[in-house]
Amino acid sequence: MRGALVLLAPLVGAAVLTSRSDLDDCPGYSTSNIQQFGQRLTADLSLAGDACNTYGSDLPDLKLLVEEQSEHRLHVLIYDANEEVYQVPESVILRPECEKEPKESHLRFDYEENPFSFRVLRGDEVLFDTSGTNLVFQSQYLYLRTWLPNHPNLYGLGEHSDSLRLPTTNYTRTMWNRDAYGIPSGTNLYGTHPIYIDHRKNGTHGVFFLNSNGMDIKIDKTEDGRQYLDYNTVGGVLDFYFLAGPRPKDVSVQYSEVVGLPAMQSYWAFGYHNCRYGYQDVFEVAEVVYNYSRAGIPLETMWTDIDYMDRRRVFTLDEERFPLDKMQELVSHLHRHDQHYIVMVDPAVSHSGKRGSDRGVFLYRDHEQNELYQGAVWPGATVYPDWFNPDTQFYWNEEFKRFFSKENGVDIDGLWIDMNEASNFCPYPCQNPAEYAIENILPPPPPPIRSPPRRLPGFPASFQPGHSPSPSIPTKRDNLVQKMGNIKKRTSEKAKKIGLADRNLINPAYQIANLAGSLSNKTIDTEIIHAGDGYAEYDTHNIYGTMMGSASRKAMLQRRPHARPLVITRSTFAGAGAQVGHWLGDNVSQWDKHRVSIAQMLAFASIFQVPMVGTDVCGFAGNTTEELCARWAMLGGFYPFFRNHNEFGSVAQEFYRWPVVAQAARKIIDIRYRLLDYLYTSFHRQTVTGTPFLQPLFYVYPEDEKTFGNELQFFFGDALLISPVVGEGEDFVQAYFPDDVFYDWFTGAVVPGGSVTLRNVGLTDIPIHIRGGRIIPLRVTSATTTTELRKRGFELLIAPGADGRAAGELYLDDGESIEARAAEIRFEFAQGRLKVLGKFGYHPTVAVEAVTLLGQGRGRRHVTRVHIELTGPTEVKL
Ligand SMILES: *[C@@H]1O[C@H](CO)[C@@H](O)[C@H](O)[C@H]1NC(C)=O
Ligand SMILES: *[C@@H]1O[C@H](CO)[C@@H](O)[C@H](O)[C@H]1NC(C)=O
Ligand SMILES: *[C@@H]1O[C@H](CO)[C@@H](O)[C@H](O)[C@H]1NC(C)=O
Ligand SMILES: *[C@@H]1O[C@H](CO)[C@@H](O)[C@H](O)[C@H]1NC(C)=O
Ligand SMILES: *[C@@H]1O[C@H](CO)[C@@H](O)[C@H](O)[C@H]1NC(C)=O
Ligand SMILES: CC(=O)N[C@H]1CO[C@H](CO)[C@@H](O)[C@@H]1O
Repeated sequence: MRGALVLLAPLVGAAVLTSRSDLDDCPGYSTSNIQQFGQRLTADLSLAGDACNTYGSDLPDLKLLVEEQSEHRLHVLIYDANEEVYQVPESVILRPECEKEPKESHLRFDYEENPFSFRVLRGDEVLFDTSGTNLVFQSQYLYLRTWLPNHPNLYGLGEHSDSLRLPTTNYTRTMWNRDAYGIPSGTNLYGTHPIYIDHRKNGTHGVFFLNSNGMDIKIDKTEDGRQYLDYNTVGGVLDFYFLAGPRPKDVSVQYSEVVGLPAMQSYWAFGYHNCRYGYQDVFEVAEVVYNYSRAGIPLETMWTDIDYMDRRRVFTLDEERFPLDKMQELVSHLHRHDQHYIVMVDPAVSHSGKRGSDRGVFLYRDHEQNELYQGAVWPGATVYPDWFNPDTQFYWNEEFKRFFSKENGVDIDGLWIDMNEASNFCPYPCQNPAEYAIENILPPPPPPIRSPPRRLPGFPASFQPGHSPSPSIPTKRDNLVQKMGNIKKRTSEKAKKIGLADRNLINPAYQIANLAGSLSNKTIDTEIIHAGDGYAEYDTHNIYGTMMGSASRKAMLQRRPHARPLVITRSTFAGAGAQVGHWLGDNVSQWDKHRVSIAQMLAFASIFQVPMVGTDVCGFAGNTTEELCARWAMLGGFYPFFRNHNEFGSVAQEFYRWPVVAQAARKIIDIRYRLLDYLYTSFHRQTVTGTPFLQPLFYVYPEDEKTFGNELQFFFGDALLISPVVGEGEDFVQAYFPDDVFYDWFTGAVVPGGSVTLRNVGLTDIPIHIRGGRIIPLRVTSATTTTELRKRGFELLIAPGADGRAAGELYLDDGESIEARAAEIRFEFAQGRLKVLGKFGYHPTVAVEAVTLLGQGRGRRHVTRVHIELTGPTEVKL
């Protein structure tokens, strides 16, 4: 905040107040007691006139804290002087430290004292500017507006299914996690990520609003044409992190320094996954595994939705359709074939089938009366774990240890968590969840068990026709050892930053544009008070799913302490990527969903730091078609998380169901697997540096205006440009190639820059181009599992840039350990010589067997057989 005490020059239009009707009378705050020590400025803010009490009562006394936390991060916090107002707990987002001796900041904080307003600048450029509007800080409403340049390029503010570059007029982004079936555009979806990137031709910056309350962020123009973005939130404090850029990828890296680096995944997690809702029994699941192998389509991981549960109750098995012995045989079969297995777990626990209530780990409607809060989800009336209760982790660990036991349970390799917004089917006010469930949810009796099952060569005898089913081991158990919960009663002596008393926690006066209606509709009642410090669900709703994610990751870790847990979740909050991956929810088998998945994936991977992301390939709800499923298979090959998943009742869409789709799948899995180490290396780099491995075009070419609105092509790693066909009946792509060297993946031919129509793209094709200047490590051939793949030798694909040079990286480790010995190898090519440099802490069993050089002068492709051990530095003449 150098120059912080400089008063602002009057700003153009500063006096123009726009028609915010009821807010216009709000007096704003005046500044006093300004103190500055080094990188830190503090001040008192006092209400500068009569309270306007628009949506609650104005807080008279606030405090301002400004910190230059590093040369590229400025923190601005405006909070209540008494520190009673809720702030996002440190257990969910650990606040970043200030650097001890930061270099001179690229960002500057200027403010006006009376009424208080502020600006954030980079050089002379104003990045954020609240002047001319008074901030409002009320018990149930906060308001802050920033002016923006006209036609801003804004990205982020998830989760949504709108364009990657956000609309700039009449646009509201509501943040209130919601079970958003069909992912409709223009509405609040499953997660909350209040960060935006503002990309300008001469620089990019980011603004992260650390607030978990329900909010509307509005982007629009005033009547006199001034562009703005404003925050309207029903609680919390004004907590902003300004990220200086100046390039888009710098903003992503700087954001990772605030919310945490994403979790590294196991090598196998990047293999192909198959799932569907509605497999009727374990035999059908086994038959799908068998049908994939017969079709020659590599299936790395098989999944099961809630079908495996006894009456859809978590931590139980349907003893008739998914008996434990058969489940164990299925899992052993998969494991013997180097394949993996994953099932779904929901947070809501059947009220009548629950364990854990003795320990008080569920949410209470009334702690004193010992009355549990109940909603209605898949199993009927349900209770919900309270992640704030310190005993809940113990309960969750015990359930996982028991039910997912290697010896006596279902030995899953990864986890899928759903319904954690949290979803409650019973609308507010949910008076009688049990009755609601009986009338609306409970499934019709399941279809009879198929008998006899088909012959499945390779499966155990018990899976074959004629085998009489053995009695299954009961999976229910009596209550666990009781451990009395230490629920801290809400005392009058409240801890700080927990939430103001006397608020309307059900219907705040300011109503956000939640598509589900009121805050508590279709979710947990927002007036529920959590155990522990006593946070209200009103304030913490948006972090429920992320807290479940982190508890589930811990529970998986205590089963397999050394393996990286794969946890795929539906609901996320800022920073969730450090614990979990995300699938993009219940989409629809429609072309626009196929198309928007690219923008959604890019937002999560590049901006929100949740790089393990993908949508349901071929679409979840509705019926897919052969054409859509083939195109989606080709695109899905470039999702970090590649899973086909389908709704109950929709036409079957496993990749082997149509010859063309099977062919598309075999081809794209072959390409993906040959590239798997390149994917693994690029992904790993993001987990240690924050540099996004999937990138929109403007991340790579930030000065090229033609890239700013491009959301249909993307970079997979920094070397591959992917240009999928996105329209029904189309066999072409209107692609754009920035001014650089690009080679066709399939032919090696150089493509010209500019707008190009790529033609004759068949159903089993997808245009892939290699950016000049890069070296891509490949496996010489693909394999049916990733375990087998790791035994294949390497090939280096060298794509020289305009200067004839190229470079690339290869990260290698054992593929699954948390503390893994690793090799970080760098390849450099110039003037016919290839150098291999780096750290060689892990020795692969295979060597580089071939080098392929792309380039105009020597024919399109030149393949050299080589033998380069990747165990130490070396240099080779090609
Ligand atoms: C960026 O460009 C704007 C005009 O487009 C100009 O006003 C501003 O000073 C420039 N900022 C920098 C840092 O060059
Ligand atoms: C703004 O959007 C709302 C909701 O989508 C719509 O009803 C309204 O007509 C739009 N207003 C303008 C001026 O476009
Ligand atoms: C497996 O393939 C067989 C033969 O094509 C088919 O009859 C059967 O329906 C398939 N089953 C499943 C579950 O995919
Ligand atoms: C809850 O949602 C349903 C639609 O799903 C709607 O009909 C109802 O009005 C909503 N109720 C409230 C209180 O918002
Ligand atoms: C999907 O196809 C099935 C079987 O043909 C049919 O019963 C169902 O109504 C279709 N669903 C939709 C949404 O068209
Ligand atoms: C973006 C989009 O097309 N969303 C649609 C998703 O599906 C729901 C219902 O299935 C529609 O209402 C949305 O418009």
